[in-house]
Amino acid sequence: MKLYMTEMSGNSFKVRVLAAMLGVDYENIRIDWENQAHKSSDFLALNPRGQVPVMEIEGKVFWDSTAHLVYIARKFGGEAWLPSDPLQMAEIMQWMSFAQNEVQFGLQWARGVTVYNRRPESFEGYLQDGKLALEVLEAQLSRTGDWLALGRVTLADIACYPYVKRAPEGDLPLTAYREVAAWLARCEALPGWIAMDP
Ligand SMILES: N[C@@H](CCC(=O)N[C@@H](CS)C(=O)NCC(=O)O)C(=O)O
Repeated sequence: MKLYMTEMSGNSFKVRVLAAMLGVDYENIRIDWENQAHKSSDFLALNPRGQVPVMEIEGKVFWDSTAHLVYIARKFGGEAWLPSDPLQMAEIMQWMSFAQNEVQFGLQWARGVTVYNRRPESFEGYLQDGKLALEVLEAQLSRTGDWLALGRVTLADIACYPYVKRAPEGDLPLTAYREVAAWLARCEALPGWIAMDP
């Protein structure tokens, strides 16, 4: 298994941390992000979106961290991270979808403006969606306690973690979101957790 990634990529981090917690072996291929390797024709042949992470698994190529998390969880995690029960799976997929919507297009992209000056003209919209993401998470954790779904740690938590953690870099401080801050700390205390690069 090969993972095309960069250390700075929060979406790559999701895959790296799940693999670390499950003790899964794979080859890390760091792409030359600074020189735009993710926009090269070779890389676009792997991922037409021009984004990391990308994985090569059993001779097939997959882009989008959701695909990678699903594969690793089901292949190496048994029923723990993404159970096969339809209702339970639906509950987790709801949060994985949230990670790919409000979390990405709010929190991640607000940070994209402050850190990379990417699409600054849309900053206000990203902030609004990012704030919505934090409010939804705060309300959910107030109801459910420690974790987002199923009363235990699952892919739902891993998928949401990186860009919630980095929200303050996108001008979305976490001070008003006490449940969210406590949940981040709970994730970081999981056995086998690895630190996300700053
Ligand atoms: N939904 C995708 C998002 C991937 C993504 O946004 N990757 C960022 C790094 S974390 C990237 O490569 N950005 C470069 C770009 O969009 O041009 C996933 O979860 O893999």
